[in-house]
Amino acid sequence: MKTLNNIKLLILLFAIVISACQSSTNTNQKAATEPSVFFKNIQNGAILSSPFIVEMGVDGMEVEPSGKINTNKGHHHIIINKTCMEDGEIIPVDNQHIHYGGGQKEAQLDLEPGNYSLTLQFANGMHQSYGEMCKTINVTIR
Ligand SMILES: [Cu+2]
Repeated sequence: MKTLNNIKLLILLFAIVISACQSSTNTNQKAATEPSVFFKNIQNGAILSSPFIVEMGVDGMEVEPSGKINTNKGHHHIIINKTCMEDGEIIPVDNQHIHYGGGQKEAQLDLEPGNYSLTLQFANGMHQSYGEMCKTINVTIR
C-alpha cells in the first residue's frame, strides 16, 4: 500500500513539473512576439481587379492619427513597388508612398493592370518607419 502511494505521489510530481515547463514555454513565446502588420484580406499572389479594398491589420501596436509620437502607436502606409523602410527613416509623400494619417484601417487602391508589390509599413506619428513592422506581398491587377 505504501508503495502504491509513493507511485501516486511520483506521478503527481511529474505532472506538476510538466505543466510548469509548458507554462514557462508559453510565456517565452509570448515575450518573443514582435509587433507586426499584415494584409487582412489579400494573400500574396492574389489576382485582383481594380479598384480594390485593402484591409490593413496590426498586432502589438495601436492605430492612431498622425501628428504626435506616442509609444506603441502609429499609422499605416502602403508602399507600391518599393520595399520596407529602415527603422526611423521618414516615409516620403509621393505616388509610391501613401500615408493613412487619419488612422485608417482600410484603403481603396486604383491601379492599372500589371504586376505590383504592395508593402504595408507601420510608422509613428511623425511618419518615422517602425522598420520591421512591415509586410510585402505581390499582386496582379487584371
Ligand atoms: Cu505617415
